[in-house]
Amino acid sequence: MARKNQTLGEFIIENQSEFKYSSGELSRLINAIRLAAKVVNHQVNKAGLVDILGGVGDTNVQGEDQQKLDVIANEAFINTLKNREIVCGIGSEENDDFITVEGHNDDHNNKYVILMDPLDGSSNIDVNVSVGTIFSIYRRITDPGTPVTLEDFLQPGRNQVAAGYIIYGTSTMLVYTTGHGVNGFTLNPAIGTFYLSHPNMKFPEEGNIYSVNEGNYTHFPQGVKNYIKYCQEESENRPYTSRYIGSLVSDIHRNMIKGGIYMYPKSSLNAKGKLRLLYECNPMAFITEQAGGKASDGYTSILDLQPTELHERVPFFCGSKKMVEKAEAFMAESL
Ligand code: AHM
Ligand code: MG
Repeated sequence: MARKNQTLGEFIIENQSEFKYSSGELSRLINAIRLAAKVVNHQVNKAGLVDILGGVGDTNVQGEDQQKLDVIANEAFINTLKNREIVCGIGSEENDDFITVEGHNDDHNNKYVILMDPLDGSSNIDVNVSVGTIFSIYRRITDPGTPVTLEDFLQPGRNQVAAGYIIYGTSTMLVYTTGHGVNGFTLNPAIGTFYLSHPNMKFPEEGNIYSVNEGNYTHFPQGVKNYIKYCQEESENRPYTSRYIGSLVSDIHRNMIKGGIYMYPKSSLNAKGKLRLLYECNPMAFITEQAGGKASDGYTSILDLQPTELHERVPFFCGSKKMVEKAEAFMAESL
């Protein structure tokens, strides 16, 4: 049972039995993510001090080269996960190929693969705007005892056993699901503890916010253009409000709380959109469905798509159920 003010550590232990396979490994994995999140949070909070502490290409006082924050975040997550020997493989936006984790005695017996975007929306860092980490977890499908394969990563989003995001915002939050609803935990930075602050998060069924990069309007398919015009019309509860941070985690987090739709359609500039299916769209779609919302590529549920490549892109429509259905209706009309 979720109780407000419960710490994330307590919550993980008390809800362990909800996991389909409750060997404790998934709990340890969430714990590892919690730890890496705190490391990255600390680094993100220091980002504004870059002129004082040194920037990319500079050398710090220990004689080490300063790295970009997305590289630091990637290393923080990879090292934390590798050291704990819970996953057999890691796929990251920052790495062309997946990483094989041999595990204890090199026996390849760890059960889970994780896919992640360690620091999404990183162009926002220089201007002090919220960024996020996104993660997606599957059980491997090939036999344990053998090295992980690409097949283990290319599973439809429906197979996810857990997914979540960390938002480094005005406060830092970790929001995740293991398929039993969505819960959000806020970090108390003074003591480094996440507390349950948003139990059982739900997308309002209908909302009045639309989030899309309208600078690309002329390049969008006709159905998307028509839906955007619909959002702007004076009728019933419209025009809707336009809000676009350009940071996927932040835009969806806000829309989940307030009600809204996020769109990154394909365009004549990006034939498959921009966002990555495996570590951006699938985890956000799993969270969204668990929160009563809907996520699609305009026609098909994101979670039903069969991935073919580690870094493949897909158009993305995600948010309040009725809004996504309306957008889909506009897309279908102009096929
Ligand atoms: P990134 O993985 O390179 O950070 O790109 C993903 C980000 C999303 O967070 C955001 O929604 C989108 O790109 C913004 O793209 P654009 O600037 O084209 O609107
Ligand atoms: Mg990204």
